[in-house]
Amino acid sequence: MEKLIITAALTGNITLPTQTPYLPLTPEQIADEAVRAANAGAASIHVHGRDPKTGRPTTDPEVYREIATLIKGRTNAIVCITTGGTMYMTAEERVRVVPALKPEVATFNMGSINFSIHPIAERYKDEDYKYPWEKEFAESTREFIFRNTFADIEHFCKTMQENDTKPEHEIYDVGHLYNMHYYVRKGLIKLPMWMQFVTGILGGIGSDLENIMFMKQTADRLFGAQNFQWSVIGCGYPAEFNVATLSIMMGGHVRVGFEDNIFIAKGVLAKSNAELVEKVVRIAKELGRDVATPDEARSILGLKGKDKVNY
Ligand code: KMH
Ligand code: ZN
Repeated sequence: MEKLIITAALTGNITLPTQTPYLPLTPEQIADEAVRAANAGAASIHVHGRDPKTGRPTTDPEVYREIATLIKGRTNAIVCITTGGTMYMTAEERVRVVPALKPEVATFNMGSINFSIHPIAERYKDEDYKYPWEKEFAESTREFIFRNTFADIEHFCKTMQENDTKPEHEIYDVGHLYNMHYYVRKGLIKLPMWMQFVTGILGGIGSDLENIMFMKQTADRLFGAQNFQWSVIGCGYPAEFNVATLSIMMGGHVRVGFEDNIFIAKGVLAKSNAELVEKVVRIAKELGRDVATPDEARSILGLKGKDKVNY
C-alpha cells in the first residue's frame, strides 16, 4: 500500500461559525490552522476562503491568494484550492481561481446534486446565530442545486489542463464515476486520477461503509485500480472516522477537517483541525499504515511541485 495521504479541510463553505467557535475565518487563522494540521501529519490542505469580517464564505481570488501565500510560507504542505465556489456563482466564476493561482491541486466536482445544509437551521433559535447571514444562508440551501453540468465539467477539464493543476475529483454518488468514465474515454480526463468519495452530504450518497466499497469496486472496474488514487470524506461524526478507518485498511487516503466534521468524540467539539488529523494518524499507526509527508504525497499524486504555482 502507498503511504497514507491525509488532507485537512480547515473551514469549508458549509460549516457555520455558530456551530463551532474554533472555525478559522481570517486568512491568518486559516494559515495558523494549516500549520497545526501539517505538523500533525496532514500532507495536503484544502483551502476555502471566508470574508475576514463576517466569516461568510467568499471566492474572492485575492483572499485565496493571501491564504495560499501564507500557507506556502509556513509549511511544505500541498495546497488544494476549492472550485466549489458559493451558491451564487457560475462555473466560470468558480474556476477562475485556477488560472489566477495555478495551484498544484484543485477540486473538481463530478456532477450536479442537491446539496443542502437546511437541517442545521432547524437546530438554532434566531438569537443563537453569531452572524446575521447564517440563518438565511443555511435555509436557502433547501433550493440549492450544486451545478456541475457536462458543459461545466468540460470547462473545468480545459482550465485545469491549461494550468497544470491536478484535479481532485469529488465523487458524491456512484453516477459521478460514470461521468468521469465518459471523459476518460473522450481523453479529456487523463490517467492517473486523484479522486475522493464524499459521503453524508444531504443530496449525495450516505456514509454506509458498503457505499465506499461499492464506489471503490466500481472505480476499479471502470478505470483499473492502477490508474487512480482515492480518498474519502465522511461528513459528520462518527462518519468521518468510520470511512477513514475503512479507507486506511483498503489502501485509500483520508480527508478530515471542520469543512466536513467538527467533533473529535460524540458531542465533543475538536478545538483544532489538528486534533482530527492526530486521531487519523493514531488510527493509521494502530493499523500499521505509514503517513505520507507532503513530498511523498506529491510523488504519489504526480504533482508539478510548489515552485510552479502562481502565488
Ligand atoms: N460548494 C459546495 C457545494 C469543493 O470544495 O469543491 C461544495 C464544495 C466542494 O465546495
Ligand atoms: Zn471544499
